[in-house]
Amino acid sequence: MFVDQIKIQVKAGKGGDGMVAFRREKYVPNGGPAGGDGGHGGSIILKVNKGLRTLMDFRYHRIFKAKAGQNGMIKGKYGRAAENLYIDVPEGTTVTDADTGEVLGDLTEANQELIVAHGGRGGRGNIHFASPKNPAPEIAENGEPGEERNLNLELKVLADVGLVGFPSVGKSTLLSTVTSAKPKIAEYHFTTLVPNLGMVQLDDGRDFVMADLPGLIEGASQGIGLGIQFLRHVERTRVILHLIDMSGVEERDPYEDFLKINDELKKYDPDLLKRPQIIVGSKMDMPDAAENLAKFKARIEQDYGPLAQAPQVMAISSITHEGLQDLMQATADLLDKTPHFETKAEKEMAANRSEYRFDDDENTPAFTISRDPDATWVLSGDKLEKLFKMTNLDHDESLLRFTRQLRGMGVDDALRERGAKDGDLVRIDDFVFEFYA
Ligand SMILES: Nc1nc2c(ncn2[C@@H]2O[C@H](COP(=O)(O)OP(=O)(O)OP(=O)(O)O)[C@@H](O)[C@H]2O)c(=O)[nH]1
Ligand SMILES: [Mg+2]
Repeated sequence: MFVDQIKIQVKAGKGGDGMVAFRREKYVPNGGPAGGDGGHGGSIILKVNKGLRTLMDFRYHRIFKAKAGQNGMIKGKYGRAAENLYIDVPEGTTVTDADTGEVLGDLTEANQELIVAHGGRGGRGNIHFASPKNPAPEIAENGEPGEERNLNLELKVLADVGLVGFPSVGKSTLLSTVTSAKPKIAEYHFTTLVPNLGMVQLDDGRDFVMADLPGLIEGASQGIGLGIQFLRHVERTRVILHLIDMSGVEERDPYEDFLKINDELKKYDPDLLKRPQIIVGSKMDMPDAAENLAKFKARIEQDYGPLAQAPQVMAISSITHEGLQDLMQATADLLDKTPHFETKAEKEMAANRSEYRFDDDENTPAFTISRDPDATWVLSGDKLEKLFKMTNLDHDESLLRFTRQLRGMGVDDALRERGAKDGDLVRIDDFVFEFYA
């Protein structure tokens, strides 16, 4: 089964902890701070690998963790930065944050990279905290936690040309005739469950990628049949070949088919109808086909007016190969003058300019205050918790620095405003201390 949508979890590496250490030199009783900084944690980066065609590899491997940076060392030595973790994805992968729905990026070019989780900064060692007033500080930071995210990866087939139409109109048969692709072909509806790709090569040297898409029926844009799943694939094609069965064997009216399919395309995204379309009458080898085609063309002329504005109608038989050469030439001509279209994801990205931001300073409150049932004050919030995780609790002085930072953020004032008194218990995560302001 073709996997084209998958959820993965990524966790970047924590920064290495900064160190508290002092120089020890003969005859120098207090040699000054010498604790080095921690190294940077590894980031997680998605990278396009042209050799991949599906998201299949992710089926059994969905959790990715980058390594932590090395801790700082004595004699002022820095910890080593951890290596970034690269995850290969196929070309055409769209990445969204599974929790917020935000589109993080569209990976469409060879070797393109997207950082999806930043590694934590290394904590500073006590070298950095020395001052004339405090020449021997017992202060060091722990490394910053690595970013964690749940991601949705979605792969849309990258084809220049999409074959669209009701089930069994001969889409897969056409693909198998003009390319070396070997899609499944059968009389029953919905034979094709996932798109197949093939390369069309013309004698004049031009080529393009064609996809047969699963059959579409009325209501597809609301999820009937293979629904939305199928329509997603149409998005990236630049030219649509709209196949219509002219044999009349299924006793549907070809013109009604034409209107219904276009209506579904429009309901999914009105812009899909702006995409150049060639109407392709199929199965022209069948007895009633010529007559049905003539009727169809008459309806088109009636609705669209004289020739110039009307969509192009061509006719083929994949069995006798009638019209195939002409159709492929016309398709290549149309591609030559058709630009790249923006997908829904790209439009969304342009709309909210959702460049991936690491520190969301403006939007996240620095902290929030709540109370446990036993009346303990609880401080939470991403920013505050990060600061806490970066505090080295083994040294009183580091802890003192943390309390100063809290005061600076306005935590003391906010607590007092809410009614906290000296001696009340305050909790951050599982660390409890007494409130003295
Ligand atoms: N006579 C005739 N039969 C054809 C032609 N093209 C396809 N068929 C037959 O039509 C049936 C359906 O063909 P497919 O190519 O599987 O149709 P499809 O549009 O891919 O169908 P789904 O994948 O179910 O949407 C098969 O039995 C084919 O042999 C043609 O040009 N002439
Ligand atoms: Mg098919």
